[in-house]
Amino acid sequence: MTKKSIQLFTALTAGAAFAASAASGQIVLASLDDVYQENFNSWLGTADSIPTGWNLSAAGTIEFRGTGTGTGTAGGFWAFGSTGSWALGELRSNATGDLTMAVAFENGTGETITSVGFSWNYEQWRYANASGLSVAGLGALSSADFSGVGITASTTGTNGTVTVTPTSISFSAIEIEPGEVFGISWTTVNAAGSNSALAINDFTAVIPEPSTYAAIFGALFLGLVLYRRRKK
Ligand SMILES: [Ca+2]
Repeated sequence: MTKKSIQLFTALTAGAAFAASAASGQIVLASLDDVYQENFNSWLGTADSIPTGWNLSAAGTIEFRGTGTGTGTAGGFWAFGSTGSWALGELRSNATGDLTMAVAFENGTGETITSVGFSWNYEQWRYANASGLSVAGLGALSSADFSGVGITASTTGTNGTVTVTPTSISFSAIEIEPGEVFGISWTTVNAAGSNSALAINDFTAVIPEPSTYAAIFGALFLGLVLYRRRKK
């Protein structure tokens, strides 16, 4: 790690210094056009099975509850789903306090990253109340606006049966310098009484090649010129 990235990573983790957490390093994106995918199928609801680059923390007591389908009421981190097909899940309780799931990347491309896109599925495995997850950027994306991609539990969900909500967000005209750390965090939003159980699944991060954007904008520009010529 460069000195700069160490400073950023320190800044990134300093906020959680007094919370209980379990982390598994960070993901180094090696080249532009890199695609990172995590399906959480190896996550088993244990501290040892957290995927590389992911960090789980609790404002109160951190708990790992293993695997389940959302019928259990114990607070903590869960692998929701069925054998071989799991999701990174949480169920907030008064003992755990707010729970945070985060993923951290390091720009290892040697170039400035100017655009990045993320997508994931929310999964609701248990409905209890209108609790949810809020989303924030980390490190170089800490000032980015993730406010539109949180989730509030839906009353249409059934306990033990998954409801899937695909979500995506992308940023352009950003500057993430070589060695800088950036990422996303999802933190529980509490509501009175027992909370709903939500999970993240099928997460993807994409760094589009800047030239790809140039080609797209070039085509749009050409189309506009042709349209204007036709109008004359
Ligand atoms: Ca999965």
